[in-house]
Amino acid sequence: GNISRRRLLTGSAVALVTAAAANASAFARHGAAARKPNILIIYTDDLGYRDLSCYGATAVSTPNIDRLAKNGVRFTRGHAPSATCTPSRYALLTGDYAWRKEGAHILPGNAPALIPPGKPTIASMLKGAGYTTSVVGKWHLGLGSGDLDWNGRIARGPLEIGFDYAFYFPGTLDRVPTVFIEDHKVVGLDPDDPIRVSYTDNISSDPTGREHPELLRMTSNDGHDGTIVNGVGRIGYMSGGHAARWKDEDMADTLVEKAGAWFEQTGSDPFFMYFSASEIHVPRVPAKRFQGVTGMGPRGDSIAELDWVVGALVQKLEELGKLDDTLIIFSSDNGPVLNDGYNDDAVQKIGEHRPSGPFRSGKYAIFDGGLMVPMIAHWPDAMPAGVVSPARIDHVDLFASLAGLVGQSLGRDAAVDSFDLLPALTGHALDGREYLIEDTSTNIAEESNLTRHSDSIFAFVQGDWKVIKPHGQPTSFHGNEIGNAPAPQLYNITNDPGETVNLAARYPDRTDKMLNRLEAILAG
Ligand code: NG6
Ligand code: CA
Repeated sequence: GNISRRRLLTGSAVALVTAAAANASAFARHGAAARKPNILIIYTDDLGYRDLSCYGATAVSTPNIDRLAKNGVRFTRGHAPSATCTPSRYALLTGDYAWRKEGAHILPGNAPALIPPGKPTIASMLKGAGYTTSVVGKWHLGLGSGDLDWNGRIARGPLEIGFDYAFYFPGTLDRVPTVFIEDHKVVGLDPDDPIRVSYTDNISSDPTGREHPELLRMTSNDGHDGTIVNGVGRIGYMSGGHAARWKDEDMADTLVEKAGAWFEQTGSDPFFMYFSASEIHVPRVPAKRFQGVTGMGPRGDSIAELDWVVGALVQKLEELGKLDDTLIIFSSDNGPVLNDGYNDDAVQKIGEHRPSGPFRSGKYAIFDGGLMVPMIAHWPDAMPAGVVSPARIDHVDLFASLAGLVGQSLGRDAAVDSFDLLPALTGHALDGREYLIEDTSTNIAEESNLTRHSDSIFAFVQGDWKVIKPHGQPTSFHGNEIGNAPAPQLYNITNDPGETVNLAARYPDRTDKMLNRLEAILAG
């Protein structure tokens, strides 16, 4: 069950939040809070800490994203709530950690809606503050109430939880159905060619990657060998909907165009958009003009495409005269991965590039490579420029921080894990969370037949220290090291950001104390 946020605040956390509140009111005195800026969250997919030039990448250049950092705040301790997509997005939108929610793990493309109507989201909260709201891009939070008919009215979905407008794809780029949905309908669907979807049986007469590898533009591994769409084997099977299927190469242009058209329509109302970028998740098939622009193959080229997407969104806002009063928050749902199911040269062409920067492992891992992500905030009218902030901030904090910004109070059961870190988010303070819970998401355990919800892998971070709760199997997920171990792990993440030396045996008291605090919060 949900618990009151106040119960989570003990000791110095109370002091911290009180200090943050004091700063927030100082901030409000500058008049920013009264203005209700436009808010644009650009949430990228699987982008690593060092995948941007402003975070130290040299093998790829990201001038448009770098400009946001230069004119805003770049966080060096921005945290994704989980190490995979669905749980991070659940936490971002609801302000509750995903481990509180049964089933909040990587969803198949035909899963029912995870966030029930009535559950407060950032979108519904901002709508309550007078915002017009939208989502464009990846959804991956489930649709319908079970047994969804893709040919009819698609609900429950984003419109039932606070979004006024939605243009999105249901799951991941590598999962069927590979179609766009606008509000409640599949876009471009021919009623004579209805869509059916299955994740268990091949219900389609279209060729699959398994049977017809010769039809693939890139070969795949690990089950990405279901129905072939646009030369790419997908997870799952899909029949029909041929006219509605996307072309991967057109994804960036389509999403930018839809977002831009919506920005235009918003008129003088403040808007909130959750722009959920397709880059740089697999299958990596960037637009032709980005193919080969880096030496890193499709993964690097997708970063270049992402940078173009960000630049195009910014340019559109500038043209509309809206950029200066738009709070842009840029980040990534989880850390990087090279081989995620397709043989696209990501491993072969990585060279000296280190997508996780100094951190260990990446996507799927409880190590910081899975969870520490690039994070940038930009708002010319009310934020300082060129700040590099060490504030520890988690995407789960955006809910309470944005509520603080627009002056909405949170219900007792809303956003229970979210701290109002508005001063840190806007670069007016450099301190963030006192502690942090990390979690890999439950699906790792589930896909490994450890089905209990409590089987997620947890870590607790406080000050210089991070403890990883012991957990037996598995130690890797499809070849990616995930950080599981049967004994506690304690790292000094300030001295040892790569989490290489386990100090648990040396500091048993600290280890126990931190594990106990984690357990208390998990039980709360
Ligand atoms: C995994 C997929 C991976 C990717 C991921 C979701 C396998 C073996 N791997 O289950 O390819 O789709 O789910 O990524 O099926 S995420 O960024 O949306 O969480
Ligand atoms: Ca992801």
